[in-house]
Amino acid sequence: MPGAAAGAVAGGVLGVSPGAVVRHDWTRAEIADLFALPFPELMFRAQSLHRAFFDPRAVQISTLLSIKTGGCPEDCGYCPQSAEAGLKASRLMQVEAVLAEARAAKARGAGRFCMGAAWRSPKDHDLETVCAMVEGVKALGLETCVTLGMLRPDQAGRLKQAGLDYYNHNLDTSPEFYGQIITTRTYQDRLDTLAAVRDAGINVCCGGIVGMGEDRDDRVGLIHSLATLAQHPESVPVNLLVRVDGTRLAGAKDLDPFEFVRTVAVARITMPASMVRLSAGREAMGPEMQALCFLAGANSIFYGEKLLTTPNPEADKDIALLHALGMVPMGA
Ligand code: SAM
Ligand code: DTB
Ligand code: SF4
Repeated sequence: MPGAAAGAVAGGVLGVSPGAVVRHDWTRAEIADLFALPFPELMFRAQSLHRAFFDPRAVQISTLLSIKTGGCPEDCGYCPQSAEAGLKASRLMQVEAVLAEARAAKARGAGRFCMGAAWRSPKDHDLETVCAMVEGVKALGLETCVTLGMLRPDQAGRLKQAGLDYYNHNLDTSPEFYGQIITTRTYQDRLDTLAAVRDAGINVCCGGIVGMGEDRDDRVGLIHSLATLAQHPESVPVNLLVRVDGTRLAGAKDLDPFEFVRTVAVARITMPASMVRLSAGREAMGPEMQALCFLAGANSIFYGEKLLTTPNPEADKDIALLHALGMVPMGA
């Protein structure tokens, strides 16, 4: 059993400074040991740390919008927006149309507005349009997040200048399994983009996808890559693969639901000060499973009936779930 993780629990309970227990030197063996804990022990540790760092009732709420859909030249095996998958490609949305969606999201109670584009990397003139979107969304009083593919350091700097709060760029899986899912960009390309975002002073949103046919060691490897970054991502999305017809992973096998909950709990324990987002895949989960994920330390969700191209639970249904659990939107 990893002694440091046990110490971290005691640290929270005994009121020792939370900063003292954020570690960046996790070994794969320690992370594998966490995954292998008896479920009640794993949940207890995740809960204890969650409570040391966060109000366990509060859930951060983000709404997603696809500002440029489909036709992407990358070959990510899970993604309906890869040109391979054949979804109809759209052009970049107009700034005003994006702001109308952002106003609607704010009216429904979202705290953050995340804009996604199906690009390998942004062209400089498109980046200027995205910067105008960021400025407009921020002026509405919403936090801003974008995910645009790979960035050069100067592009990250331009987004920071526009006031961007978060950049989402996922590692997706372990370095070993990665090549089976994506061949058009490398793991190192992703780490380079994350470094550019971090160096520009933008908050990092970085996580992965489970349920792609990887084994537990790959889930260990994904968490290890995230939890050993010099600074943990402020936000860690844990996506459950949404199987979409036309993608290479459309026929992926079901993941054991407890294994998904374990992944959330291990993310919470290894990155205790980060927001852990229960991201894609909630449409396929019942309320009990989502409640288990909250108990495992998830404290953020995507809110609104659509993710980028696939369905997400209706907003009313999410409000009813939070209400039933006595949970509240963060900041409310
Ligand atoms: N093109 C940009 C990029 O890949 O960096 C931004 C958009 S991309 C759709 C954002 C993330 O969504 C991916 O990194 C992946 O983790 C997640 N994603 C895409 N398709 C998914 C699916 N079918 N199920 C779960 N997560 C998915
Ligand atoms: C993330 O980790 N998950 C979100 C967000 N970042 C951009 C995207 C999920 C996409 C699910 C498939 C779709 O709707 O196209
Ligand atoms: Fe393109 Fe991003 Fe989808 Fe990969 S995940 S195919 S880069 S939109």
